[in-house]
Amino acid sequence: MARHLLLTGASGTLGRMLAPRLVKRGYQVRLSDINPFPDPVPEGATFVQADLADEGAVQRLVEGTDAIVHLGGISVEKPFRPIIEANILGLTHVFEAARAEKQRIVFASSNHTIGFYERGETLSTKDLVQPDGYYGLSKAYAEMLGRMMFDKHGLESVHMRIGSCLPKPTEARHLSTWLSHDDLERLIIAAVEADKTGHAVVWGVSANSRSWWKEDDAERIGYRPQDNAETFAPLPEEGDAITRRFQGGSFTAQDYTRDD
Ligand code: NAI
Ligand code: 15L
Repeated sequence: MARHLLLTGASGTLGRMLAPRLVKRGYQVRLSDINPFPDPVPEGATFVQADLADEGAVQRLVEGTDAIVHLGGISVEKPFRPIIEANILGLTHVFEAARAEKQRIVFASSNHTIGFYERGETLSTKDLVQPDGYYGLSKAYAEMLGRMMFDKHGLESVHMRIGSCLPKPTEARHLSTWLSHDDLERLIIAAVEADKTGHAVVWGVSANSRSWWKEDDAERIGYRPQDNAETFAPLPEEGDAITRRFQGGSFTAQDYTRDD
């Protein structure tokens, strides 16, 4: 069982929510982010400020932990330069450091790897990616980097293709994409504790009746979601026609220039 976890992106929305939960689960936690941790650091945790683009700093971060929960990086659509710094270069530093230290990575991938599938299409994680921007493309890179690292070096990684991780769903799309905070915690614990994961891709989604996402490696790693967005139905539709057409929602409509 892993005892000492590195949590990157700790100062972000999900990191701040997860830090006390992981401590409560009995883990020793090393929190890290480029920005200061805005809350009191929970007892049983430490905080190290570091930029993922700094290779040496990432190597030092990973030394002495047992597994890495990697949430750090750009979490929305942006021009390709900042995405490259954090989500390609920084991510590769994390994987290389994990390889050197033989640590499993639990990675926050995203539904924006497949954002350009139409709503209503049911997907397996084996379907081809259809990223809806540079952000989604960077997450697809991470999934492929994980595949290569496992095939070539035996390094294990679990890629959580998170939908919309929120306290509760607020719009119609979330009835399909919602991941509750409790289910994210369950998913991370399953991914950290599974005996073996190999390279796994799991939909980061609750047990939503209207989910578009079915086949994946959830059962293999022991992830069993318990919440269902349907409890909150009905919810209002949001955004323009493009937003409403594709699974990636508003990310697909950003800078969309096709006219057919
Ligand atoms: P967030 O933007 O609140 O947190 C990301 C954190 O990463 C921030 O605290 C930021 O300072 C840090 N960061 C950015 N660049 C960095 C760098 N170069 N070095 C070190 N730290 C850096 O995002 P949120 O919502 O907490 O998401 C966490 C992860 O989960 C992200 O990777 C995001 O892409 C992924 N995700 C989140 C979803 C959600 O519904 N919140 C859905 C799908 C994926
Ligand atoms: C993501 O990947 C984002 O990080 C998050 O902010 C949400 O927009 C989410 O996807 C979503 O698609 O709802």
